[in-house]
Amino acid sequence: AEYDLIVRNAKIVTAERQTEGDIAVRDGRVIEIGPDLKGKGTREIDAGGKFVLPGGVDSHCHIEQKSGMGVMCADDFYTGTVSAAFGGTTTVIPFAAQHRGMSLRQVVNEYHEAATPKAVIDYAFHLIVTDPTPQALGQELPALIKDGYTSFKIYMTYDAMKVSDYQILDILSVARRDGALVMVHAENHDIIQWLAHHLVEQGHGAPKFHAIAHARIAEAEATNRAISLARLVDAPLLLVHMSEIEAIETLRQAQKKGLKIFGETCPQYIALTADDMDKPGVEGAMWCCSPPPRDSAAQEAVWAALKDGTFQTFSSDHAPYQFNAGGKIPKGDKTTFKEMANGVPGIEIRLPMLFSEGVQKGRITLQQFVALTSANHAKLYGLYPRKGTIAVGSDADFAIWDADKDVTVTWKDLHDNVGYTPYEGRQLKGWPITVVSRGRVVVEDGKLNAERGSGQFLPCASPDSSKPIGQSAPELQAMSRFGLKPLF
Ligand code: DUC
Ligand code: ZN
Ligand code: ZN
Ligand code: ZN
Repeated sequence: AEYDLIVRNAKIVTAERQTEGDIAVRDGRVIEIGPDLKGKGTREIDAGGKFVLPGGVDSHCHIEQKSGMGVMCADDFYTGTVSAAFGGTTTVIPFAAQHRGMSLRQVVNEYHEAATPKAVIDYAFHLIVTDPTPQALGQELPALIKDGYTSFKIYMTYDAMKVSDYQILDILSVARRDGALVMVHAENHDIIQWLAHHLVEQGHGAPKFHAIAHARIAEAEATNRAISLARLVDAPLLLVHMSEIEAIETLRQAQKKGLKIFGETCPQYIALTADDMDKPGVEGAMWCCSPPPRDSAAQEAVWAALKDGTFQTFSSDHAPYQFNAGGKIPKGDKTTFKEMANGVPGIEIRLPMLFSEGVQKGRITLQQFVALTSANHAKLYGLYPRKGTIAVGSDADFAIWDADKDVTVTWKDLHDNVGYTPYEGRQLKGWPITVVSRGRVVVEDGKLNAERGSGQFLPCASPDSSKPIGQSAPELQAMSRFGLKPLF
């Protein structure tokens, strides 16, 4: 046969267009697309007129990572990537997380050791930078960017992770000069700490108070501050896991000014509210993530920003912690919201949730769905067009969708190692039933067909998203006119 695989009779959807025809694959890549392709495939699949969409790219998920508080994720690179694949995702970009005192190079080596023998789909890494020492800024980051780690996440909150505004400027300057994109967790640390202290002191430690401590204005303020820091030095910036009306409006206004500020949201901000944390005892911890889910008005603002292009990416922020002392509730039923592991699982339901709630309900188009779940992730992080599209020359990463399949979400049917899902009992319509990764049919008839360690590492190119717009603050421009050494 001329081809390894031909998928026939497909409605092929990319972020740009929808066509009908066949997709021919050889050596892991798409070789030809067209109506009634002549050649033969070793394997032929009739899509029967169903949608075939690019495999999802999940650019925000935590896999085999230790949290700032030292809690290990429940998913390793096997269960995490298997779960992703069953949800139609064929590329993940988890984090290689530095903890203070660690060399970034050492961190990256450790994550490779973990991923190489286990991942079943392809993966890249973002770095989490918590310790921007002169060595990290001057040597390690520039070298790592060259090696394909072209995005970093930084935190404005959490004692063990947060970087100061001064350090943010240092990190943005390196990213700007060497071509990396900075992602920021924007919440005001002191607002959260102050509210949390008083809540817990007065006996209000239950999970529902997490949403009070993480006040909306903490996200709004930090979002505005992060954008201001990025403007000062003319560095692009991406705000992760956005949940809140005022912060979203601040993002939208920054984009209207022509700034390169990008935004991401996640399933929990369209599908959960703070009320979900209001459960007896510590049970509400299963719905606890940061920023917290808000209310229906915030959900509407998130939908509006998905629809009008204010958000570029819809990521899972999969942060898998089991509901036990090794995970969510380190002190059992005595655990206060301050001690709970932060985050919800969602790597498998990410695409089906947005498909069902977004496409099926007419809130976004199918093209927007592909952009938000796949193409934009690949573009923003330097993996396009290898990933994020169905095109000649691209990796053969796609999924055949049964748009009419009714699914009741239940953890028993998911493939993560968490033990529950915050979406138990939800009714969704549409699911990816056949998933192809580099030409390999990795999911079919509800079964996995992929070897441990068959996923490949993807070095990321320096993305266009990281290029400055050429407009730093006037004071910064003046400094160079005074003959000062350029700051970057
Ligand atoms: N930030 C994340 O990105 N994920 C989980 C929790 C958090 O604070
Ligand atoms: Zn975060
Ligand atoms: Zn007090
Ligand atoms: Zn996260």
